[in-house]
Amino acid sequence: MKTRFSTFLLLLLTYPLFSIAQNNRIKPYGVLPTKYQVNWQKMEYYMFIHFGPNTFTNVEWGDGKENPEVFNPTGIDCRQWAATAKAAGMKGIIITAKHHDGFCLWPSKYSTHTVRESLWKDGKGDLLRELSDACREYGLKFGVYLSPWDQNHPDYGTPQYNQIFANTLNEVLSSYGEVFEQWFDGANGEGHDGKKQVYNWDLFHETVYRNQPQAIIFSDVGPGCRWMGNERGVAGKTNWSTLNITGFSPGRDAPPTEILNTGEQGGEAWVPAETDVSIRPGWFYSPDTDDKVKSVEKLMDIYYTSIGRNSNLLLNVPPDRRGRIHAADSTRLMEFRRARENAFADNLAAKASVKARSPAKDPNSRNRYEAYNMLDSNYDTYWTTNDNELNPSIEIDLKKTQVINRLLLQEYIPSGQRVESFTVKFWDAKTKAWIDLAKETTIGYKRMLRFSAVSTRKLKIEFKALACPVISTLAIYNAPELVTTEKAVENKNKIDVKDRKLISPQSFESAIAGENGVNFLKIEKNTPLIIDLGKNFKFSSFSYTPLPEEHSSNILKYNFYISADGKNWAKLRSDAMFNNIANNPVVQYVALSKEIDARYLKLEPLEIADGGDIYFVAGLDIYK
Ligand code: FUL
Repeated sequence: MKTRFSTFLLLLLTYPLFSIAQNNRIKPYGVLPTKYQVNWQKMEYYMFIHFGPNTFTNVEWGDGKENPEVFNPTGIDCRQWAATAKAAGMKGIIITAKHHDGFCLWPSKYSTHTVRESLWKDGKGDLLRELSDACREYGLKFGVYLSPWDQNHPDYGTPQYNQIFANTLNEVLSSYGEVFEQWFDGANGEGHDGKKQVYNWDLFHETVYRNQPQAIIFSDVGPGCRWMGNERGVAGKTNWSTLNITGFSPGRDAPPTEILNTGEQGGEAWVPAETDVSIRPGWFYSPDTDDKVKSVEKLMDIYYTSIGRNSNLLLNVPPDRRGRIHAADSTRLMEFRRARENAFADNLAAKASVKARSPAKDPNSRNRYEAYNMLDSNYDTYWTTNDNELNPSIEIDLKKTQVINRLLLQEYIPSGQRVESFTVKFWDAKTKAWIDLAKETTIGYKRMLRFSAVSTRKLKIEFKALACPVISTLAIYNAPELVTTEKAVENKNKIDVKDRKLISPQSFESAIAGENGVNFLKIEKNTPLIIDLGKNFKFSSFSYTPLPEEHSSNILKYNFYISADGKNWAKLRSDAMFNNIANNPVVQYVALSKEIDARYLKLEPLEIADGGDIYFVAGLDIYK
């Protein structure tokens, strides 16, 4: 009796070990994610918060000289941010604890440009405390953005600064509980007197891991996850989670953005993509963009081109001047959530049968690797084949003819990213033939395909892989198609100038036709843009519309003048910058300090974003 009981006990105790051993029968391929990277990838969707003095000064990059007293939100409510993120279906929040102006959203002892010097809560507030508490309350993970570029700190550009930045990091990472992601901006501009800093990334990383060993470090080259190369929300259709990083560092010395967009097959490190994009044209709140919150159709597009392309989505929702998420943004987030729920309400594959047209991996534990494991919602069960089977295929029978337009596949990434390409075919009952539906490349953690609806009972997927594929999920949907209603929304304060005339250039090299009949004039850098409004207008801000292509020939630094007669000019902006125009070439709004009454406008380029000698412009507009 005794012996039998202990054998039973032994079996019971060893069972979990045995099943782990079974899992290990899959030979991993290439570099692998850490368990923290796997957990991070499963978060998929979380909120970015840009908040600070820029929220109040209407600029994208402050220069560190702003009076800290401008930071004076009247009704900050971090619980409202967290409640909104939670209701939106997000899993965490990352906040700009310190942006390029150096302003700290907590009372840092390493800076004199902080909430302590602001009017908010008489200098007694700590925004990181309030937000990290709110995240805990709502079951969200908490993350921080800290810009090493600091235009305020007097030591920026000196050898001491690296240690000061490390101390600052240490202060944040040891004070507010668990941090799931440390976001490092690679920007490395000038500080006081044009001084630049050579960043000590090893020191910064060591500081992060000492405090938060589980944290995912974001930068152009990871090591936890990488920027995917643009701020439009479009990851590469081909998207490897692997990247070569030796010899590269964040910022100027990063790999080309095209490489960041697609990753690299066989890359030496696991550095998966994260898509950061703003729900508004800019990263910081501006009242000028209340009517420019991205449409639900646009957000759905972004969903498919980010999460649907093996990337996490970090969606920026900038709180307004009260310190609350504006109703325009929160309403849109809820519509976006509903649109996703509608799209993926009914997984037609859950009721289907699937068979692999290749032998299962292990005849002794067949059900562990059988094809039907792809149809459940458990990521940790999967289908795989024999090790030497690199081109297997599967056939799905939907049991009856169905209309379908979406397909979702997931690789089991703990055993690496293995699929190089795949072809999807559907059975056409009329012609009794398999017809190609899609030919695609990588899958990774998650890949979603959108295609025009087809009516079929059967699908076939043929894989080409670097090691036998390990597929966790296969799902099929018939999602309602959203009609794209996105149009260039006119700003309600824009002044409609009917009789404008272009005075300079008198002739221009060429014009590029953009969408909605917009023309982008291509002009030589030393020729200013001069416009005659036809008569005098009263206005208090203007905007420059650049070519919406990253790192293109758009104006970066400029002077702006006005005139009543086109001869005598008053300079209203000198050596001014359209700061983030290289990475985020959206319409640039500039608020003037007072109302202007003028007939002529002159925009004089001083520096072009790509360093070239020509610039593009599609509009110079004025606003009430
Ligand atoms: C960029 C910054 O320069 C922008 O201001 C913004 O913070 C964006 C998320 O990253 O590098």
